[in-house]
Amino acid sequence: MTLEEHPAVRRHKEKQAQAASDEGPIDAAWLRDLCLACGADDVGFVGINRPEIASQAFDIASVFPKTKALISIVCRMNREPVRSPQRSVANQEFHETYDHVNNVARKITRMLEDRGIRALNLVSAFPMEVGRTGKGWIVGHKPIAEAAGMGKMGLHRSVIHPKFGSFILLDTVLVGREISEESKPLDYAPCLDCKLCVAACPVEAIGQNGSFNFSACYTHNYRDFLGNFVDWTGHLADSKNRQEFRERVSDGENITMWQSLSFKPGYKAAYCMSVCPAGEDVIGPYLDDRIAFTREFLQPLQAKEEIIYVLPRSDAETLVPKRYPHKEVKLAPWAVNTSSDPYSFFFGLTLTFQKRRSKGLEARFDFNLTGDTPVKASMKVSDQTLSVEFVQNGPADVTLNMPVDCLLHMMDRDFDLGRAIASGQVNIEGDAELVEKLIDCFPEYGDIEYAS
Ligand code: B12
Ligand code: SF4
Repeated sequence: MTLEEHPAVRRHKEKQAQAASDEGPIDAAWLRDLCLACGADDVGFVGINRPEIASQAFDIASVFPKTKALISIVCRMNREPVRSPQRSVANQEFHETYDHVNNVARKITRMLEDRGIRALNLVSAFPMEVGRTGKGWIVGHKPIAEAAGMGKMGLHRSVIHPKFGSFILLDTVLVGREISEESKPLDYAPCLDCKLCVAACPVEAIGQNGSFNFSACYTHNYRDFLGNFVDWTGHLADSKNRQEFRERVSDGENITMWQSLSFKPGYKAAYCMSVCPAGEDVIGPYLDDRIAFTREFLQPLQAKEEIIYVLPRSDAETLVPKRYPHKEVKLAPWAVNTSSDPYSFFFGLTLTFQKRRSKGLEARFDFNLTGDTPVKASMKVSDQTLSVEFVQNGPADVTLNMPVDCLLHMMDRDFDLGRAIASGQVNIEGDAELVEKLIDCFPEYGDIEYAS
């Protein structure tokens, strides 16, 4: 038998001829029906050249260079389990929906593949490229969902669907063919600006003005995930004996970690989603009686006795004992791999900035970092916000000339600024006290010392 006569080759050629005959854009109405039949609760379509996703074009090409269009998939979570203060119930709902939305994306991809259309289903959340430094996820689903008209990010930063509200999870399918009609973004924001999410978050990760304290959420909510797991293994390795280990990590925490490893990692909170009244299907009880809504959905979360993980010298460390004296506060280190690459390090500072601690500081700091790759950067603290730029425009209050590693040590607090200045290691033009104040805007990096 020649290669041409081989059954697999003949069937492939037949399919090729069929695919060539439907080579134009995929019919949007047909595709929508297909996605809903696969289990999606809503879908929207976005072309690869849309400006809203331009910043992700490189990452999209890195995983599927043939991408011409994207399908944004929304799957609903059941509301009551997500609202429950009991973590097992809420986590089960999160994980089931994550599996479901992944399966839906996979089914859609299979159906397209069977019709000769190349497609790739992304991952909803985990697994991610967690081993590498920097961002672990490939593509961010939220901006795609916004562009596809699936909702808009609310004050709490999650996408709120106009009908299902915050109780949704997202995924994206990359498609190697254009789609006949693209979806438009929503022309209003479903968020009501009620700020219940601000009140619900035990570590005040969500600010009244929409600021987001990444490090506070990551340290508490993700205690059983990623770098925080590495911290747990650190305790295991550093403890002299089982007694010391149990002093550092309680039996309850160890068993919780066992459960996370055996089943799926448990989120500690996600309260910002639980209390959100936005969305046509959700809003009724809130409009009927706001006080009753708060009593039913917010107060049980606030009253819950639980461990809250906070970074040393963070806003949450001060705030949680005052606001929630019945919750136990435990210190945990900043467990994101702090890179010695100055660009990543400065970016990391935007994730750990503590706005309450920055109150009263209004200053611009120029950094001239020396080392293998000299870097010029400018940090501005104003009105309890931090901005970082890699250009130096205009006069700075303080200019710091120093080697890159000094910056790292400064944040670890294993650094005596006065001595470094005296020894000529660091040169400061301006008020050195402002530098102390700047350092105080960040939690203490590095491992936590335990007296044993
Ligand atoms: C990173 C991430 C997080 C981070 C940051 C959250 C955030 N606001 O972006 C942390 C760990 C804190 C987090 C927490 C949660 N997440 Co999350 N998370 C993601 C992920 C992987 C990417 C998000 C993203 O694109 N952000 C970029 C832009 C759009 O968001 P941003 O707010 O402007 O950016 C912030 C961060 O992303 C961060 N960041 C940006 N670039 C980089 C780079 C590095 C190296 C680092 C470390 C951080 C970082 O800094 C920004 C400022 O805080 C997506 C899954 C995915 N692949 O898309 C899920 C996703 C956003 N998460 C989700 C959920 C459900 C949660 C939690 C409720 C977890 C839970 N189940 O308990 C909480 C909610 C916290 C909150 N209020 O936002 C859902 C949201 C669904 C929805 N309705 O929108 C998503 C879409 C997963 C999914 N497939 O459905 N998450
Ligand atoms: S809880 Fe209120 S403020 Fe927060 S996202 Fe939902 S509607 Fe917006």
